[in-house]
Amino acid sequence: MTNWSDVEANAKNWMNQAAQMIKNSFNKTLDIQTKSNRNDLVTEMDKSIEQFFIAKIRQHYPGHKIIGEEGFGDSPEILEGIIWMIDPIDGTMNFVHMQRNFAISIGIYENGVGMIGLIYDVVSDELYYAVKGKGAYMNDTRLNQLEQVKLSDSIIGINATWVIENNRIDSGILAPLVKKGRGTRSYGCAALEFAYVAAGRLDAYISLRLSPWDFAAGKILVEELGGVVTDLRGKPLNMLEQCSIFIAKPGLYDEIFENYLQKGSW
Ligand code: 2AM
Ligand code: CA
Repeated sequence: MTNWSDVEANAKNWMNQAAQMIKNSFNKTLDIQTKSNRNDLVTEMDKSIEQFFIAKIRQHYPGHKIIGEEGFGDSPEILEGIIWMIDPIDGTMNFVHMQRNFAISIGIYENGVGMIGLIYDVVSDELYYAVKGKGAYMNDTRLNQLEQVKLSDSIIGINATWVIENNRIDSGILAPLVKKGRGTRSYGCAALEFAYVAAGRLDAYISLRLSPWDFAAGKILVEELGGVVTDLRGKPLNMLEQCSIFIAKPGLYDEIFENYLQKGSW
């Protein structure tokens, strides 16, 4: 039997240690490299933070598996057993350019079911976390269940790139949605955008492409508070593949899906 309280305490403790390591790196000159394209950045901190978590998990929980953005973990092909999904620095571009608006994101799944989600906003020292069935918190403050809101009163998290790109691919489904809402915000860090939906600061969030380590923790947080998490076609997320993402407060989810997203050929 897994002692989930022990897992939660260790994960929080390691998060705090990793956050301190990242803060200390602000005084150093970082080696910045590119991955898939010139805007896809990685630093030695992304790699060393992932390796830090992997070493701790292997030492304490040798039977658990790990999926990490930087590729130092395992490559499980099925969602069996306990899997830690880790993004050591989500929002690497923000980390490099702004030294803010980035987070450490960890989602812990058992046989595909989200058990513990943790998102640490390193610069603000805000830890958002949820334990399945036991509520969600920002530091010591319990987060409220999400309430209904109309699209015309909503703030939607979305990156402008997707609105423009979508105009080309799908003859403008996202532009009218953006116009109907009260406003949009782009934080450049998917994990934080999930955390903001959980905290009620954003009412919905849309992305056309994210990876499991980007959304693993956020999905647990948002669902624990009654939010709806699917891809843009309204299908459950595949926790082993890249997906599009649509999350929203209950009610608002249906309003956006039925009037806008359903028309797309995502
Ligand atoms: P990253 O910083 O870890 O790469 C930026 O809008 C957000 O989307 C970040 O959370 C970024 O994560 C994430 N992201 C991941 N894969 C992406 C992709 N292929 N295209 C755009 N954004 C991506
Ligand atoms: Ca990421």
